Amino acid sequence: MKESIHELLPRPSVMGVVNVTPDSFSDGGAFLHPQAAIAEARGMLDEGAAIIDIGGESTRPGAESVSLDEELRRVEPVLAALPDAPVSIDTSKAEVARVALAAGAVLVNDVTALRGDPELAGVVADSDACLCLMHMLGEPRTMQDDPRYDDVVSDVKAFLEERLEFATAVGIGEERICLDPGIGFGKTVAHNLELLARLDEIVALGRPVLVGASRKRFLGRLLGDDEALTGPVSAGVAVAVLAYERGASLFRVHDVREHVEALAAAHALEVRA
Ligand code: HH2
Repeated sequence: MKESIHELLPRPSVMGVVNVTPDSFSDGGAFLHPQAAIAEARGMLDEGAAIIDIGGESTRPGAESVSLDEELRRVEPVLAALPDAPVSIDTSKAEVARVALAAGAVLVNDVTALRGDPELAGVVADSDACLCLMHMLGEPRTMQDDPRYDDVVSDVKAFLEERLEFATAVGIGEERICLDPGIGFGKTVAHNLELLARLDEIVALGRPVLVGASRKRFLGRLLGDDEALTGPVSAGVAVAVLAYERGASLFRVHDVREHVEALAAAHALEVRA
């Protein structure tokens, strides 16, 4: 019996981010050494993360892609050290997903929404794993070069609906899938704010919605720093709580304790009646 994403990650659940990379915008280099990444993951679980998202390739604006061998070299020792922990693999590569699932990962987080590696859909379909389909306009290297939409919310919603249909058509049960508007992936500050303000329209697609706003540059920019490359924890927590209020279920964050506490308070307010 395959576990639904709702059973695996009830609303609200916090996903802790561990980037095993030298160049991530948010924590670049801090967890490139496996022991540092493993300790960070364990600390996040202690702080209340429901799942740990392990990634070996940065997708920050301007990032170059990494080879399969290098990505595997980064993530394999971390996955191997966390066999019983709930782990998600942040990858677009079928082979990395295959290795991660064999090591016990329970979710595949693909920022290309199954448009990158043609074999990834089959790997997920043949497993019991859950899947996150994220919206991105263009590719990381160029995505922040003047992104344009007719209506960002309608465009992102139509994209996610189409990718959800594709995923279910290849045999991935709908109950295993969550959707993500892809905050910062080919979006201006105004686009990000519009998506967050009207998140209920994405939630209306009927699948759990994941939001990854944590530390992203738009948070620093909307606070007045036009050159900001990251944003403060406080602003990320505010966005997470307001996204929860608009129906988001899952929160991909770097600062776990702050988000777990804020979302527990928001949840208590929501269910008081
Ligand atoms: N954001 C990043 C990476 N993966 N996956 C999902 N589903 N949603 C997101 O918003 C998302 C994501 C970028 O953040 P980070 O991993 O901290 O940085 P980098 O890509 O530079 O490693």
